[in-house]
Amino acid sequence: MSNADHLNPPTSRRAFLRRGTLATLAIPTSLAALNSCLPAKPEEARAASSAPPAPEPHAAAVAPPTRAARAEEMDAMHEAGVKAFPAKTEGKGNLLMSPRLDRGVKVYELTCSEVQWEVSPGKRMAAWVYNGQLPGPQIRVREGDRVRIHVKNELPESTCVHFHGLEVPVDQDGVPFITQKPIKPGASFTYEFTVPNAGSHMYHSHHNAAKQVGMGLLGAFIVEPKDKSREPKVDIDTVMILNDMAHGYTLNGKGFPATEPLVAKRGQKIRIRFMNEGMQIHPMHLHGMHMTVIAKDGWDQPAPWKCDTLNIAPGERWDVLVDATNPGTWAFHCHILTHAESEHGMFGMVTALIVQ
Ligand SMILES: [Cu+2]
Repeated sequence: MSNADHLNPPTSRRAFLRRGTLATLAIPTSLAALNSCLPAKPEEARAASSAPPAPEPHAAAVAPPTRAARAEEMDAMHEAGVKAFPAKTEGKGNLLMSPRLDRGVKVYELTCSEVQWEVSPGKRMAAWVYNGQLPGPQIRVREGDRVRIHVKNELPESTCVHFHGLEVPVDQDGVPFITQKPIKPGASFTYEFTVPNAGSHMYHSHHNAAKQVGMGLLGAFIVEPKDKSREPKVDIDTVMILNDMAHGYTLNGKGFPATEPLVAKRGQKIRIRFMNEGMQIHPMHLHGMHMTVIAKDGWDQPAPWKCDTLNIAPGERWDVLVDATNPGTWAFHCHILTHAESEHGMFGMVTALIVQ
């Protein structure tokens, strides 16, 4: 069985939508009113437009389903989505990249190319990526390291790589026509600098960026401090990159139910590095346990502070600690609810913290 089957429970979306149209006309319940308020996804719009025109309520050949039957259909779709989680999909991003060492310089190779990326089960979309991954491979270095990054452009557009948050010399900042010429299709460019400030940073395209970052040219650039004594001791150190453009609402390049859960043993301490590569704010909300915010944009907070919902704005990075004290499977999602749930079930920016 393919994972796509989870999205096709016995009651199809199309059948549900058709009946939903009838129900909207025949029985103006609160659910029907809610359905009509929700923005239609393109596929839903297509389904709705290809459906035959709804007959007058009194002329309906088939009686509309009862309220209970409609609730059953809706619940079945929600249940199927949750049961599919964590759904296997092809491709995984943010894999730690090992550098090649050249006389003390850490050398990384980044190739920009187009791939088909499976965002959620069965949903394959064109993506522009670094080294075939979305997010791109994780670069993890130490403050003071010398790094060299070879970028090869196999895309049909020029591109550039910006090291977001890193206070590099200006000619390494990766902004076309301000600091360098764009890297043309088929061309290469080499960046080299001594890694300045520690913290959770990013690298991404800075050329036609609304499209290129939206399509997936992004990744985490994590700099460990030279003085490790001020780093919190954690059992799990994880990155959560938010995006909201070409591939819909995603966490690390995947939409629910293909998002990866965070799994911890009871008592473990988790560090989550949120990074927003999208164009909207995403208030990430953890159920069951609080988050302790320790850093913004790589800079330590004056004092750690606690919350359960944290706004992550475009370009921001927030580092938080979570003590996995409360056993169970806990929903962990963006709290702009249209980024996380529809009448068809949860999607997009939803994952879970599983405390064993
Ligand atoms: Cu959101």
